[in-house]
Amino acid sequence: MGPLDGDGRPEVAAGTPGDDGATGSDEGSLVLFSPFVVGDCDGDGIANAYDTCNDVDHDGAGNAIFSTPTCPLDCDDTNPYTYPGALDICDGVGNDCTAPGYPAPPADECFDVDDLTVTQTGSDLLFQWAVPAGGADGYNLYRGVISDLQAGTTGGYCFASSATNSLQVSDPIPLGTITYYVLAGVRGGVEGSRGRDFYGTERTPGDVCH
Ligand SMILES: [Ca+2]
Ligand SMILES: [Ca+2]
Ligand SMILES: [Ca+2]
Ligand SMILES: [Ca+2]
Repeated sequence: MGPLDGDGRPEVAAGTPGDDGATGSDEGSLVLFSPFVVGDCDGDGIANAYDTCNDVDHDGAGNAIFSTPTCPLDCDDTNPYTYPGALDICDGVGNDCTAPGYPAPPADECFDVDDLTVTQTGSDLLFQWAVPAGGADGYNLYRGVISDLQAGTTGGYCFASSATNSLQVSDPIPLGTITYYVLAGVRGGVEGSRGRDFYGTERTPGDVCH
C-alpha cells in the first residue's frame, strides 16, 4: 500500500473487509493508521509543520521540501554519505556538495594504498604500508568481523586514523574469532579505495572516519 497522507511514509492497514461475494461494495471495514507523526517526512517524530530540519537520510543536512532548513542544506537527501563538507569516498558519486565539480565524483576517489602488513605482538598490532603514488594527507583504518567480510562488500567500521604510513594499536581479538582490517588513504578531502571484494567490486563503505 502506498503512502496516503502525503508524508511519503506508508500507512498500516488493520482489519479485513468482509467479502459478501456479491458485486458492489463489500461489507466490513478497513482501518488505516500511520505509525508515524502524520506529515513527518523524515520520521524523527516532529511533524513537517514544526520541523526546522527535515533530514530524511539522517546525515545532519536537511531538505527544503517544506521550508528552508535551519540546518545545512543537503544536496542529496537520499544518500547519507552525501552532504556539504562530506569526505568524498569511493562510491562512484560525488559526496561533498560544496566540492568543485559536484555532482561528478573526483577523478581519483578510488586511489589505492598497497603493501599493508600487520605485525602482531600479543594484543598489539603494528600496521605498515606503502605511501601511494601521489602521496596522501592521512590514512583511515577500518575494522570488521567475519560476517561483514562474508557479506562481501562491507568496508568495516572506523577503527583508527594515522597521518603517517604506520600505526600501532591495541586490539585484543578474542580467541576463535576473525577480524579484518581495511586501509584507505585520504588526500585533498577524498578517500581512496578500501580494496575490492572477492568479486572485484569496490567495498561499500559502512562507516566513514571523520
Ligand atoms: Ca520530521
Ligand atoms: Ca540529509
Ligand atoms: Ca545526504
Ligand atoms: Ca564518492
